[in-house]
Amino acid sequence: MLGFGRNERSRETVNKDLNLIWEDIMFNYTLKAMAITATLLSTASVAYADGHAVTMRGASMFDEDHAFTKTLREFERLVAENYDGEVEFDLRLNGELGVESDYVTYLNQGVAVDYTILAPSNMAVFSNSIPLMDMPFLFRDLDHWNAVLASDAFGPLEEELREAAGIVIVGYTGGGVRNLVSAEPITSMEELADHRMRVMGAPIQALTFDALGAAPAAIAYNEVYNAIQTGVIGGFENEAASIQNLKFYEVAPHISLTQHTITVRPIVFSAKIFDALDADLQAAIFAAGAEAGAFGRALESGADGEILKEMEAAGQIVIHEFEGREQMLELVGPVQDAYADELGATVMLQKIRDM
Ligand code: MAV
Repeated sequence: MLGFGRNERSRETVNKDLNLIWEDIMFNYTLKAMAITATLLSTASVAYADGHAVTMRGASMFDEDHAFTKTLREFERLVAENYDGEVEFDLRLNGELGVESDYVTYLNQGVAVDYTILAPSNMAVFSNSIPLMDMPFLFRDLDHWNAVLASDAFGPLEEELREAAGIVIVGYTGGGVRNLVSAEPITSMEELADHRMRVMGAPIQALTFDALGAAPAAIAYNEVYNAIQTGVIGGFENEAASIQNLKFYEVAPHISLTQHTITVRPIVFSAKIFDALDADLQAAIFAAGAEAGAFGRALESGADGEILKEMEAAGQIVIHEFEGREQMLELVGPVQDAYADELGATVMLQKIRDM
């Protein structure tokens, strides 16, 4: 794990740190890829189209109660309903097959996991442009988020992802609001200064929180709980559904309402598997992805505030207002502009902002 440091560091130093984070991520991916080969090839996912039932394997980091799992169940139900042939699903829950950063590799290689839901930032290892979809402060509010998702604004990113990662986006869920989650209260820009926090492994995530004065580091999701418990970091940022499902409140009970991200979570398929399916099943998957995505978005965005209240009422979290959100917006604007410029996505970003 790399990346902590003072926010006054020069851009050059930050870039060096990010390169190190990047190397760290790549190294971990290589190790994981080797582990997959060793342990999963014998149980590789199955997608026969030879007259037998097609069986596809999915993965969720959560149990049946989480919006992602419910969305995947709805997706499965709709695929079966839309398809004339026989199709079966084997959805592994509770992180049995790892976390999203593992699933990305599996999908790319066409082993172990055929379909799942992923944070765009967890796909950065294959495509530096895909994390634009979930960079902090991209959306003004839920209406804006809805308008962008109803448009074709992300079309070019989808194409690039298929090309670069071998991952097909078949729908969009999400709708959770990400806030700071920490062991101690973080209620102002002063308290955020030098706050050691975990971010997802996309450079734009680290650059954003660095610009806000925090000390971000990319850490795998399944290491966050322990890292907070042992004091390696002071917290992270996440949405209500996942804080509740994985009981992060046990180690980080303070939620600061920075509301910096409304999540976009593609429902994804391994292209290697998808391309081998018959055309009717592919069509059924696209139709199911669109409908299950709408189901999941309504579910998670509708429940987000309620879940926070539930956790508060149960004495699991303390909710804090955050002073300084306006300042945050000013600080991240130039970071977003520079990122879009680097990707050649300035027009796309402007189109999204103008919606
Ligand atoms: C939440 O559990 C989800 O948004 C999930 O898609 C992310 O991968 C995760 O947070 C995370 O922060 O890595």
